[in-house]
Amino acid sequence: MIVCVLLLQVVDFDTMPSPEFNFQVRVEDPDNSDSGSVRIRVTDVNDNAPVITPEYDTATLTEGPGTGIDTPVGDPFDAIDIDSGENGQFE
Ligand SMILES: [Ca+2]
Ligand SMILES: [Ca+2]
Repeated sequence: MIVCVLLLQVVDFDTMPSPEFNFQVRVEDPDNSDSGSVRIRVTDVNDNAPVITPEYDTATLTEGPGTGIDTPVGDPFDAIDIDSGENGQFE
C-alpha cells in the first residue's frame, strides 16, 4: 500500500508552527481493520537571503591625521536571516 499526500498549499518551513505533519492511515476489510501512523518531517532550504537594516546610512568623517579605516562611522547595522541552522547564518 502506498500513501499519497495532497498538499493544498505551499509548505514553508520558515513560517509553519511545527515542521511536522502527523496523521493516521487505516485499512479495513468487511470484518477487520488496522491502523498506522505517518510522520512527515519538513526540512529547511536556504530560500531566504539575509536582510540588513538599515539599508542606507550616512555618516561624516573628519579629514586629517588620526582618521583611519578603523574609525567607526554611522550607526551599527543589524542583519537577520529567517532560515534555520546553517541556512540562517551569515558573515
Ligand atoms: Ca538564508
Ligand atoms: Ca527556509
